[in-house]
Amino acid sequence: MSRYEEAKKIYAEIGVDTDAAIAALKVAPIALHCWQGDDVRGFDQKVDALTGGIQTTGNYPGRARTPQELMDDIDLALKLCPGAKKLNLHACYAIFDDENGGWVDRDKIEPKHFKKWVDFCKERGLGCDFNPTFFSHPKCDPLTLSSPNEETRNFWIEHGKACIRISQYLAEELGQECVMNIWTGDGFKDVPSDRMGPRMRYKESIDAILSEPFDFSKVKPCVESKVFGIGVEAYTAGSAEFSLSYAAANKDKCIPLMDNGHYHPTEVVSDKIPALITFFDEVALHVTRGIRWDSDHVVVLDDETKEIAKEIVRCGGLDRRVKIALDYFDASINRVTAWVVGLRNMQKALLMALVTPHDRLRQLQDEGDFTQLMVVSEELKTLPFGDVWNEYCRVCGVPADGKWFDTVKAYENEVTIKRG
Ligand code: RNT
Ligand code: ZN
Repeated sequence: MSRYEEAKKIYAEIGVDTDAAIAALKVAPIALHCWQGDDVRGFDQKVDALTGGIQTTGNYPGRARTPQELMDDIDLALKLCPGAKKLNLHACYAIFDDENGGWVDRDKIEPKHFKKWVDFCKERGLGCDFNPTFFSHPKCDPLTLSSPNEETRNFWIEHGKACIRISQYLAEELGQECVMNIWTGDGFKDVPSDRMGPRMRYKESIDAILSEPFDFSKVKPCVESKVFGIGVEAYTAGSAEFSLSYAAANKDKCIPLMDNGHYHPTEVVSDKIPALITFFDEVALHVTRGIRWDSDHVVVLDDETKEIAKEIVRCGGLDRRVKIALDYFDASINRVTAWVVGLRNMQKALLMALVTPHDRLRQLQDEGDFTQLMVVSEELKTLPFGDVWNEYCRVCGVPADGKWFDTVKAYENEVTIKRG
């Protein structure tokens, strides 16, 4: 008997069908964020200083400098990860060339600037999510949608509307919904004297963006909250209460997005998923790993990642009720490896959740048998999960653990290390 067949028997004894788990996970897409590949620089600005309260640290050689390099790197990452994937683009990754008329500013970008990405996705059968880029741009004053300056605000509103049109285009071309996430780094370093004004303006600006026509069954605008960022320690316009209330008040055109790096360190997104699912048909996630702050470290297979995956599965989130995207950027290690480790870990966490006997555990909880619940929960941790994971990789036609890193290393030696 193969190791997988043995593992399958062991899981069957506790009422878990590992074949069904593998089949369910295979078709549930996770969005891979293009911005890990070039340290969130994009292609549309000359100066590449990252603003908006986020930070990449490290200068590992080989970041992608052109659309082609980024596509090549993403391609390798995708090949080494099991399961269904989507691409996740930011507006600053628009591709300008002579054929499409050259550079335009962010308020003027059009679907044609993403045609090459659409071709990339089509060739690989991928859907694509999208994000307006409200940072790293001279028009950040430094506020954007909440700026007191009307001209600034209008510029960014026009950018948001352009992104709605691009999202609609991506959804139509690729035949999959496009999650369009609105996040700004708007906020203050020190205690503000007006907290309400920026939020009122932020609200009106999002209203204006979402007044652009779109089909809500295809385009899923989200609002992402954040507690603080570098340089905006005292106040953010898009706080948790603001963003969640916005989504709740605009359920016909907007959904909430939670990034697990964006809360006070003892708050957990895993617990927030069922809270939101109680009230929302759909929610979106940015899965990341914060160490002490929103540091956007690569996703590892830690307790919270596993707990988030469990809640996604238990809430029936795998069939798109919960939209899963990765969001981290580590510039201190090989960037393709960063993608692969994070994406494989998210897949692992979901597969673990799928081979957990939730009905049995729920029953123990409902019966108040917390003693046995603890025993069963603890013993689940040492079941032969690795064999199920390797079978999942095999079924998906990607390398098992221990068998992919050499490929990235060879690509590094042949390709990325030679980049200036
Ligand atoms: C920043 C937010 C936001 C960005 C991306 C690049 O704290 O998490 O989602 O990371 O849009
Ligand atoms: Zn995020």
